[in-house]
Formats: sequence, structure tokens, C-alpha cells
Amino acid sequence: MTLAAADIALLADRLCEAQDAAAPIAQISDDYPGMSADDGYAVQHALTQRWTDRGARIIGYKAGLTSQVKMKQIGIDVPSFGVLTSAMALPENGDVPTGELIHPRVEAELAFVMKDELQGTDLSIDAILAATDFVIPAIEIIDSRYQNFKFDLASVVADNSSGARYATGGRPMAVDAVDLRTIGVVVERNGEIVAVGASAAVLNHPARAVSLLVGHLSRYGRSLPAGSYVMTGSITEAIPVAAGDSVCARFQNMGSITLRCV
Ligand code: OOG
Ligand code: MG
Repeated sequence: MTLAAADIALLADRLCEAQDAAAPIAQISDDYPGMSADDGYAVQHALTQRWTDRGARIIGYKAGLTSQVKMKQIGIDVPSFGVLTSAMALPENGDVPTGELIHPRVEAELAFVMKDELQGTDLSIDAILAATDFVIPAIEIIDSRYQNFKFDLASVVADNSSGARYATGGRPMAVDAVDLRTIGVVVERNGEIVAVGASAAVLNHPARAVSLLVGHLSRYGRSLPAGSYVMTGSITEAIPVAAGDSVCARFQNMGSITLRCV
């Protein structure tokens, strides 16, 4: 199915309003059952334009559903991509504004900062690493705009792959200073360990998520610009948080990020 331009605009408005009001809606494919993932990305694109029209800048991109635990948690076995804007960035060790969110969940991820522009499909891990400036620990706060965090692929990509906020912290590392497959991660909520994982959980190597993202952008005639900040997907299952919680993601040899939910 290919959505009409008027429907794309209407759905982007619906998602934009749900996010602004922190009020959940039914997944949009309920009203458009034949909707494809491409339709979802068309809605995401229109949604992104609403944000940039308001003055947000695109800082980079996120890949999601790149680990088995996440695919199982959500019930979708295809990676989904989204944009990261300046309006979503939280300061290091900052506050998560839960009043602006519906049902936030926290994810521990590795982020890549790119030094060269990339385009093309099936780029090798070596090609991705050669174009990477450094990697750094990250936390993503996802927040589906859909009731009960329930959605199919078309609906979640339309909703910018549940992207809501993100924070970066810890130590930046050159790609040849670490084995990017074996970084252990521990997620704590209020001092209690709630998830553990290792970075190979992301497609056996998180650089593969960057390669898939570049392939995705290339399909739409775009590229991954130099300087982009790329989140590669949660290493563990996502952890629900509420006001009053403190969360900490510890990355082996790379430091930690702590956020307070207010
Ligand atoms: C979709 C976004 C998943 C990740 O890191 O796997 C994601 C969702 O789970 O709502 O960001
Ligand atoms: Mg994520």
C-alpha cells in the first residue's frame, strides 16, 4: 500500500499531537491495515519535518530492534530506524522529564560518532569503523506514543521508532582501542541490577547496525552525514522507569551514565 499525501500529513499530525500532549493513541495501522514499512517511514519523514520546522536540528539517527532481547520484548524481528534531534538530547547525568512522556523505558546502547559521510548498501564492519570518529556510551529513553507499547513495524517506524530522549556520557573510545563486541553492560534502577548484557547482542557487532542504517538511508537516496551521532540499539531489554527513579548504565571500561527521573 502507498498512503496518499493527505493521509501521511494527517498521521504525522496525529503522532506529533500525541507526543506534545503525552497522550497515547491507538497504533495508526489500525486505521490503515494495508500500511507498509515504507508508508511508516513516509510518516516519520513528515513528522521529522514538523520538528525541524519548529527549530529542532537533526543530530543523527537511531537503529532499534537490533538485539534478540529487544526483538523478543517487542515481537518484531526487523530493525527499525529513526532520527535523533537536538530537542531530544538530555545533558549528561541530567533529569528525565517523565511528565512530558507517556510510559518511558530506558535502554543502554553504544553510540557511534562519524567522521566521514557514508552511503551504500552492505558496507562492511571495517568500512564503518574506518569512517567512525569514536564510540561512546549512551542511554536512550524510548516512549511509544501507542497505547500499551503495542504496535507493528509500520506503526513503530511512523512513530520515529519510539525515540523520545537520549543522553551520552562516560568515556569516548577510539574504535581500535576496544573490542566492540565484548563490552559488558549493567543497567541499575534505584541501585538494583535490572539488566545485564554484552555489546555483541547487537547484531554480533554494533557497527553492523550502522551499516544497516546507512543501507536504509541509501534506499531513500540519502547518506549518513559526517559528524552524525548514531545510536545502535539496546543491548538489553528496555526497562520501564517512573518519576523518582534513578537509573545508571555502566559500560565496561567506558564509564557510566546516570539519569534521574523527575
Ligand atoms: C522500538 C525502538 C527500539 C532499540 O534500541 O531497540 C529501540 C521500541 O522498542 O519501542 O530503540
Ligand atoms: Mg533504542
